[in-house]
Amino acid sequence: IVGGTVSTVEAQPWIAAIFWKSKSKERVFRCGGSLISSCWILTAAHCFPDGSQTKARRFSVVLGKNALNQTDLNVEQNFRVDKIILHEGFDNSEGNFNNDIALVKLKSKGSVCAEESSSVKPVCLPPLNQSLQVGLSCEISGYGKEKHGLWFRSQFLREAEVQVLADETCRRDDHYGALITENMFCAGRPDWSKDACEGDSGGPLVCDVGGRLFLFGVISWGDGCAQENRPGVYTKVTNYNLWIQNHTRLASVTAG
Ligand code: 4AZ
Repeated sequence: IVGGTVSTVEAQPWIAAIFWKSKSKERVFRCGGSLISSCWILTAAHCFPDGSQTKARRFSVVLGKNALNQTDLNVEQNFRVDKIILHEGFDNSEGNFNNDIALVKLKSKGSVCAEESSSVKPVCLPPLNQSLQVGLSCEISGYGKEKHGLWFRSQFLREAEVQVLADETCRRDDHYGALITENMFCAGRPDWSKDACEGDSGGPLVCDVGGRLFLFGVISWGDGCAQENRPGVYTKVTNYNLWIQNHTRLASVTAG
């Protein structure tokens, strides 16, 4: 997160840290994610490049994590991954991560996976077809870089406020042009001072509608970070209500 402030898991209790285990058993941070129910994390499909969807055992998820390189056993909850479901339409052939959405199922310890606490709580999905108002202020959070070009990530969870851009603006030639599909929206600051950055992808963009916070976006991509005319690009979660429902509700009783 560029231009943000240090946050806490109490303020972002749905934040998930997704780790990948290297061949030498080293746990490497891969992506952010959002807890949407006791056993399911919503994240970005591009977090799982070629073939890694079949290797759920190589991934783990930590909830309640304030700092990447510190462990607080009193608040953190660790999970193995049961399965990873990438969106069938995920496509980066145009270099724009279309349908950049994935579900990660946590391995349960009994009947539940995540146990609710002040630092671990699922976020609500927005109602079907709930439109995002242009100019609406939303919050992004993650463990990603504080500046484009740095070689290290943020040590602490950070958050920042960004505003929803009009699709027409983001599709202008001096922005991203035709790279922006109907499955994406852009958000940024009028002065380009705050943005998501490398390491934040998969994580949440939440907006307050009628006094409640909803997960409207999955941090997906952007040209650099906090650059003029290069807002952050987010997966439009409201396009995927049925996909999420089908894969989280039915997936356990059908094949796969
Ligand atoms: C990334 O590489 C990334 N400025 C995520 C978000 C943005 C840029 C890069 C948006 O994960």
